[in-house]
Amino acid sequence: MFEEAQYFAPVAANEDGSVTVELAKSHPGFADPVYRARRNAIAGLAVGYTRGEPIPHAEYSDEEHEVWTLVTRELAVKHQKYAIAEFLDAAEALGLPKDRIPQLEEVSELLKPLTGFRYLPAAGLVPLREFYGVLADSYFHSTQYIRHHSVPFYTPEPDVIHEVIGHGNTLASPRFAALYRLAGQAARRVETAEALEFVSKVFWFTLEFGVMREGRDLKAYGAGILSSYGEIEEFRGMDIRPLDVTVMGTTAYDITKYQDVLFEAASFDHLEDVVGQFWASCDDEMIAKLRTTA
Ligand code: TIH
Ligand code: FE2
Repeated sequence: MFEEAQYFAPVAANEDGSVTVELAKSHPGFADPVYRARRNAIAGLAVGYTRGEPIPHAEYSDEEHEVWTLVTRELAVKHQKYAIAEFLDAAEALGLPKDRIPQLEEVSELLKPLTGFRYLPAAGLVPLREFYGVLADSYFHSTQYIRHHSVPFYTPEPDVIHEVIGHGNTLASPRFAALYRLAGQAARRVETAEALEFVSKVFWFTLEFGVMREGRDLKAYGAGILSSYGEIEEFRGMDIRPLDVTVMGTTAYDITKYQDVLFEAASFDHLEDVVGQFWASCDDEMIAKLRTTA
């Protein structure tokens, strides 16, 4: 996403082949040399990667595994309360480890018999066209670092918790996997930057931050809500709007805060009918028209 793209910490290549991740002053890990060294080492794993190779193994510290364990424990309770049934069933089928960070290669193996989705390692920002495009081929780009231990309940930076607990569990559902692939096909079909941004915003307000009616309750299915045990407590109080592709594709958002505008699908069928159909059929011309009616 454009805004998400801007948020990614820049990764600089050094002459000796190592890489340096430039954390902002406001980042909770900015003044923590141990964390910064971890971020550099982990980003380095993805930099030399070529597709087809096994994903480089990230050796995590005890402290990093503890962050995973804590967040997994907090989220398990909240998912039971706030996640849609499709997500809970998929998470059960995937069976992620609870007390250690899994390797991306390992999560790919778990996904293989369920939906065939596989991870690709990302050091930082992946260009939009590439990030979304490869979804069509059942690939998902993922960071490997974990959020700083001082702020476990939320991070504006996509980390391995978000990528695996948020996206991995949804990618274990054949229905969700089909929607991700359609988003990828749409990203490849459109040509203009405006149309690609529109497609990516629809993704943001659905697969990242979507909410859905389940009986009398409002539940979450977006990976960004489902990976934050801070944000997941707040979504029901936000400005909840009806699912509308034109509005989603043209609404601005701020990645650094809890999302205060959310779009509600009436059911999974409704999400597939409105958003799946849109991604399956959109092109530059259609999106240009929608943008003028917004
Ligand atoms: N805010 C999410 C979390 O704390 O898990 C991570 C992100 C979702 C979308 C962009 S960043
Ligand atoms: Fe995400």
